Amino acid sequence: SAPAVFAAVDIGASSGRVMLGRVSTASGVSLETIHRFPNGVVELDGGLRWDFDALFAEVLKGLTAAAAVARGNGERIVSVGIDTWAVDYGLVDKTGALTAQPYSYRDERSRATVERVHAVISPEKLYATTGLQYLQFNTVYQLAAEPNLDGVQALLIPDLIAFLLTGERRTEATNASTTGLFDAVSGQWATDFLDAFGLPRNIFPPLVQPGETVGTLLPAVLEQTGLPADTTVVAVGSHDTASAVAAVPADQEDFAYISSGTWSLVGVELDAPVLNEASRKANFTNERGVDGTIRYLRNVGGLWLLSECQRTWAAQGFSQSLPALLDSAAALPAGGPQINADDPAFTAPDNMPDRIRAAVRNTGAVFPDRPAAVVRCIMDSLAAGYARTLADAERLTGRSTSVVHIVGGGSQNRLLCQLTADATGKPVIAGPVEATAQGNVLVQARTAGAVTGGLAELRALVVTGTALEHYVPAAALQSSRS
Ligand code: LFR
Repeated sequence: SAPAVFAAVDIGASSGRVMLGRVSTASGVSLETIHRFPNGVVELDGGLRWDFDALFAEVLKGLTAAAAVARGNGERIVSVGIDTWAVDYGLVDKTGALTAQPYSYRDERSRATVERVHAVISPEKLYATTGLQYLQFNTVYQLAAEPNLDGVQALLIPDLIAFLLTGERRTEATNASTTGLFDAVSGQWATDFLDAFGLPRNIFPPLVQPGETVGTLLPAVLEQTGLPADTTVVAVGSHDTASAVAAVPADQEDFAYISSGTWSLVGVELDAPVLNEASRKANFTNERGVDGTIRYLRNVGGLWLLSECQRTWAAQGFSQSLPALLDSAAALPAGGPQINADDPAFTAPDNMPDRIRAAVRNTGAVFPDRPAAVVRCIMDSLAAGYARTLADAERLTGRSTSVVHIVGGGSQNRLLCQLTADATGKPVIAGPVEATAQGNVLVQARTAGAVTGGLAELRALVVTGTALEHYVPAAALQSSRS
């Protein structure tokens, strides 16, 4: 029979892609990019939203192209897996129609609802059950800002795509763990919280675990895409960070990871959540991973700082390529000014260079003027944030780590990788850049029986299929030379 291949739909805050994944024990996991499309928040109907209709059209376009490529190769697409950023949702009415384009977590409407939510259940109680780090945009605060939830269901973004492809409504568990309404210990909805907030018990559809089948494609989708009639949608780690961490090419247990893209997610993998007050105060999260693991991490600022600067500079007519900009930044001396990359002041779009300059000025340091100096400041600040967060993770879990894996877009940023090795004092292994799509494909391949085993076995397939870069911390380099 025709060789099995898997379609991964992977959408981040700044771009999306549809990829074909091939998996074998001999050559590991490999990806072919079929379709790429831009994404970004848009001002629409009085808020910052995602243009979901446009995204879904791109998904269909990508799946159509993927079906054609597989057909041409004599391959068979077995399933489709979907992952996106977390937290956000679309509201769907009884007829299955989306009531509005989904809000983006960068919209500020939930700023006003945090107090109201905390008046019903204290932050301490919320954390003791959900283990979720406090972020103003967690789903629970966004739902509190909805004027009317009668007769609607909230479908998280990947679940919304799966629903439109299959007609089945489910909530995938890794993403459910970012809502603030999910019990980190039981792995079920925190129904007493739903009740306390006056949310309908069925505000979210029932849970589905990564690896379980959501359904087969609707006839209209089959017709439009040309995918084979028995193609299924398989739930993967639909939270992009869950899929990325599933594909961290670790071959030892004491590893730390940084999923470095729009955000940097910095932490370790655990078997059980840490729900104590020290952990809450340090704002560490216990998000659910593939195979019931816990991603113990904190959101550190990310390459959003850089991409937003680039957007501003381009609009001002300054167009140095990113590699050139990073080279000039790398040539600047260490020890320059730093900002707190996690400051919510950087969450909203627009005028990032000005906001960074203002933040530096507030620290009393001389503010960077040239773009290269701003870029260097971002990189130094991210690396320092990574090191701080990693030290906190080790302290709070009582575990030490001996290697830092950087996956995602940031793994290609040589300056950032080296600065991270220097700041943490640990060796850094960088890659794969498309960890998210790899994790997506690996879970599908396991469901299809093309591979077997747990996360360790899946990760070994990433090691086999990827060229990884190694960075040695500067201090270690010096002492080995002397
Ligand atoms: C990364 C990510 C983070 C989440 C943020 C908002 O893409 O999914 O894990 O905190 O986006 O959803």
